[in-house]
Amino acid sequence: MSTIAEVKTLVETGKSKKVGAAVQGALDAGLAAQSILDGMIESMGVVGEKFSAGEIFVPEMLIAAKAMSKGVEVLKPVMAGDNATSLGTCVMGTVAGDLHDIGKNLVVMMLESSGFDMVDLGVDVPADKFVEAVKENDNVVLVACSGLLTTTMPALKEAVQTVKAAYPDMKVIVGGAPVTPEYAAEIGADGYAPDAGSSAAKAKQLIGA
Ligand code: B1M
Repeated sequence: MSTIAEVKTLVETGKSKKVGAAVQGALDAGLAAQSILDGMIESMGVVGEKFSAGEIFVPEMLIAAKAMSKGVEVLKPVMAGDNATSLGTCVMGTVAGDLHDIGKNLVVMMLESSGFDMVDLGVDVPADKFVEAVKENDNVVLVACSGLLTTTMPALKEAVQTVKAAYPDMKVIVGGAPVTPEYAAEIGADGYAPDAGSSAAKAKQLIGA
């Protein structure tokens, strides 16, 4: 049996070998998967604050991220839906120059569980790769781009505009911590979502599902 506080401490201190068991313990104790996830997201906020304050450095951020990913692995089957019908394919990636993938992975998980067939291009994805992926995969109905740094917001713009130039009717959704609905509209995206949970509803709305 574990508590969310224990899970959070393990994520914050980067104890990746112990997080999975603690998350399972929290689930076994009857805690909701979404609450455990929210706790881990909060922990990454704490890690970010410590980084900003110069108390920790990039390696500590990285091991905290690894720990969170281990926790998410345990939550994934619990949070995944069982959609029998496909809504079509969604191509998703974190834009060029950006290596952050936890938020993107959560969005992939939520879109998958709401019925999209996901093509995950990973991180540091150049604009052209999104276009290639639309060309190479069947029935692509949506392109989803994450930008998690203020410095990669221009890359987000390039990704949206490159996709729109090649496929004017393709729906594109964007998100990530520095992105606002206003910025999304300014760069020509069709939709924006502030978090993984709302990304699924927005994505479905965009394709008219
Ligand atoms: Co970096 N990093 N990082 N980092 N990192 C941040 C983002 C930062 C805020 C930390 C800080 O200074 N307080 C800061 C950015 C500041 C800014 O942009 N102005 C920062 C920095 C500066 C950097 C480096 C430049 C540090 C350096 O090298 N000096 C460097 C850049 C590397 C690069 O990308 N080129 C860097 C590196 C890294 C690591 C590689 C070490 C690691 C990432 C590992 C990984 O992802 N596998 C890392 C981490 C872990 C963080 C923090 C601590 C945590 C990020 C995270 O996973 N958050 C972060 C601090 C913070 O977030 N407060 C920080 C949890 C995640 C669930 O949230 O990613 O926002 P998020 O995703 C959310 C929403 O944004 C939304 O839904 C998600 C879930 O609800 N969302 C979407 C995301 N994509 C979406 C798409 C949608 C819709 C919603 O539609 C398509």
